[in-house]
Amino acid sequence: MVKKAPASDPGDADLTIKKPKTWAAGVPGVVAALRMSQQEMGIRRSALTLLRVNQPDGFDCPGCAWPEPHHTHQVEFCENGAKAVAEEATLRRVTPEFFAAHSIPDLAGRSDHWLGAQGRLTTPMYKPADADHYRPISYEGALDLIADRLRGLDDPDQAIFYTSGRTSNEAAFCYQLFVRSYGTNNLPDCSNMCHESSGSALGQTIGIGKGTVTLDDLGQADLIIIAGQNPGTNHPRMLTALEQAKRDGTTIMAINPLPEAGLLRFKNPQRPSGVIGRGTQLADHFAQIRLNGDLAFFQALGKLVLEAERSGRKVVDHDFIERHTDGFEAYAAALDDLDWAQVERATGLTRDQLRDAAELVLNAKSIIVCWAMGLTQHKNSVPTIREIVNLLLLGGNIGRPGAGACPVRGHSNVQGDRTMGIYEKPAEPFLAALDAEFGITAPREPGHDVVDSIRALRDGQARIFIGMGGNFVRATPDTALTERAMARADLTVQISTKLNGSHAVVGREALILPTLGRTERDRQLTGDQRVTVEDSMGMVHASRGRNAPAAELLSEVAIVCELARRTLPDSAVPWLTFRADYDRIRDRIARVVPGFDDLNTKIDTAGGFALPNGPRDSRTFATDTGRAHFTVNRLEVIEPGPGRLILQTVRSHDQYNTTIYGMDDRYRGIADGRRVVFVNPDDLAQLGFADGQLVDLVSEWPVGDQVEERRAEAFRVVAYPTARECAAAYFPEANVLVPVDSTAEVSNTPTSKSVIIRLEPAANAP
Ligand SMILES: Nc1nc2c(c(=O)[nH]1)N[C@H]1C(S)=C(S)[C@@H](COP(=O)(O)OP(=O)(O)OC[C@H]3O[C@@H](n4cnc5c(=O)[nH]c(N)nc54)[C@H](O)[C@@H]3O)O[C@H]1N2
Ligand SMILES: Nc1nc2c(c(=O)[nH]1)N[C@H]1C(S)=C(S)[C@@H](COP(=O)(O)OP(=O)(O)OC[C@H]3O[C@@H](n4cnc5c(=O)[nH]c(N)nc54)[C@H](O)[C@@H]3O)O[C@H]1N2
Ligand SMILES: [Mo]
Repeated sequence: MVKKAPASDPGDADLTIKKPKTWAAGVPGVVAALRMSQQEMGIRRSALTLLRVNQPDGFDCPGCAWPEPHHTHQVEFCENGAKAVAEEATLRRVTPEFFAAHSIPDLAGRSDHWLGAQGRLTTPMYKPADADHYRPISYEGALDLIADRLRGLDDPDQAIFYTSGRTSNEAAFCYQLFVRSYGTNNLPDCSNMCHESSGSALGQTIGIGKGTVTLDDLGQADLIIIAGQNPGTNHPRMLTALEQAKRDGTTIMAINPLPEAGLLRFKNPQRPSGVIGRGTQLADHFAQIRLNGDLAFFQALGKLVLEAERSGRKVVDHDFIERHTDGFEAYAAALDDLDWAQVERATGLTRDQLRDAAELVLNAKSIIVCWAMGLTQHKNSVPTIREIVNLLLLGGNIGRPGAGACPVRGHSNVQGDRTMGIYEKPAEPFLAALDAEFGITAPREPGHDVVDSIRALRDGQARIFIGMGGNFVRATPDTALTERAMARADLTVQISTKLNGSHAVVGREALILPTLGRTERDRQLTGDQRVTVEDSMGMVHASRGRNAPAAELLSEVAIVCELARRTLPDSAVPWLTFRADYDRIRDRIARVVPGFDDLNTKIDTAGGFALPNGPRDSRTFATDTGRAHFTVNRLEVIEPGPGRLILQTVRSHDQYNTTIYGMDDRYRGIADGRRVVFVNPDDLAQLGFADGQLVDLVSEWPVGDQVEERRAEAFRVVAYPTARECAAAYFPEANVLVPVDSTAEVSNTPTSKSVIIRLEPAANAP
């Protein structure tokens, strides 16, 4: 069986490849950001908009979830934040004439880059059954239609309500309340593809599915380990915090198959020395790990710590272990049996390299481990993150200054959406609080996550798909299968700011509901509204846009409330009051969600307020035993087989997930193209491929005694200093290669960072 990727991007004809950079940011970053801002917004609007990013009375950057420092009024955005802002605040517009000129099959043949470049959506659009064009419709007409179709289903579980992570707390709270009042927990979200593995592992071991550090902790750590994360591109403001920490004496260890520029050296564009000087060396130690080797890596560190303790060094915090944890004996015993040959095979590192890394751990009194998608998107991601917890527990590195777990989130409010109840497996206390507050009976049956939603659509069990933001079809694995699954739906609805691939893959009927973005003024009956968001470290703060809206647009809150009252005419929830005054939504959040009491007062706190966090605040662990758990995790080594590579799918420096800002990846030396595959030169020689050769990527997935093949055509090979046996290609072009059934244990996250592939000379060279 062979599945084909969508046609190659026309831009790739000009692909050029240069030497990768060894440092991040500095002048080119500033120039790139300002160029894009001015192209999209013009000079005056750029200046006015960018000055409000992450300011106390401004809006929360729609880029990443990295927290803001408690600042005065200094500029607080980065190159890629500025691009995210420009992408939304652009002056370009998609009008009904555009849809008249472009049929849906035409749109389906366009690249994500082209679709996004068309500008902001301005008008609700409807594709009737059997039509191949969208045509204009009023918001009222569209909302009545969705309500009618939802009421027509046999069972509420036939509808799927997806959320991406930019949705505000207020909109998310209303959305999940509506969906549960309607009668289903089918609330998949981008988290299912992102930090679900972190939430699963942390929830089980320390009793909270979130990190345990604040921004201040970073400066107080002796050692910061950054595993499976590329902050130079994806969390550039983190580099400022790391630079500061380094000056205060912190040691940084980076664990990555790729020598990412941002991890090696940083030139701070907000300091004159950063613009012209050599910048700050960030990583003191770089472990170039083989893909998926981290479980073995953290086990090895744990073993070496225990050995050091036995030889007389005082490195294990026995008092903490005694008071706050269980499972230590079994953990220590399992590490006694750890097989070094397997560890070396899994990590691709020698025992000496592992000892060097362990030495940094042994010398650090306080340790923070940061991680992102490089750790969460593997089959064994949950056990891997449990091993991070083991290492932290050994040294009592949770719940004291300068120490803890730091999963670095992606979307700017992905953590907040989950806190507000966007979750297919909600906890009983949350549902009970919701029931009591609103007099509803929320369903108890777990709903579909992202992967199960695709299966339900594929199998015809799900009939309606509604996307609150995001780009479900492009962000999910197994593109060809997902597209077929989506096309089986009776109705697909996308609530969006910008055009993307999901608008071109439609059910029998389809709707596009354009909506306001973060940067825009949100005026309702009682006046201008603000919303709240939660960052990666559990700080909640207000966000208020001030730009004139792109068109006459409904906010996400307005869309949800209007849809709810139409779908559920007997609902006792005061939807119109919620729409008119978001303070009234916050009153209810305050009564339902722990830590939000007095929300309407607290959001006036400059810099926001911190949500309670048991492990961090008081070493309280809300697990089944009230203690943090050491766990024993089995080490399995991925063996790709002869002639095969392990492929990871990553972001370039010029994209935000499926939104492609441009065709360059400056730090990795790629210009004007995205269909590239990075492979170690020694592997290329061994496999018999040449640098620059055009190849197809073919993934192999065993099903019974057969092997399913998926093919992504026409990628340019780039000889690159990645770890041996590893390859990298860009998301979403490579998503076609990820089998829908290849998911992480427990979290069910697609394994986007470990796909077994082989290279073949391109079958259809363009
Ligand atoms: N500008 C910009 N900012 C973003 C985003 C964006 O697309 N653009 N996306 C946002 C979102 S939603 C998210 S989740 C985050 C993503 O932030 P990241 O997780 O930094 O994003 P990726 O590009 O997936 O990079 C994964 C990193 O992990 C490494 N890696 C891959 N596999 C392994 C492994 O097995 N072990 C180790 N140790 N390392 C590995 C890769 O080489 C790469 O450096 O960024 C957020 N911020
Ligand atoms: N192969 C592979 N696949 C991956 C990943 C990977 O590393 N590799 N990463 C995964 C990760 S970490 C994530 S988080 C997902 C991302 O999955 P999604 O969140 O679904 O995708 P995005 O590309 O972030 O969504 C972009 C779209 O969101 C809409 N949008 C932007 N802002 C707003 C807003 O304020 N309101 C509304 N209503 N809409 C808005 C715009 O229409 C835009 O086109 O992808 C996952 N998929
Ligand atoms: Mo993400």
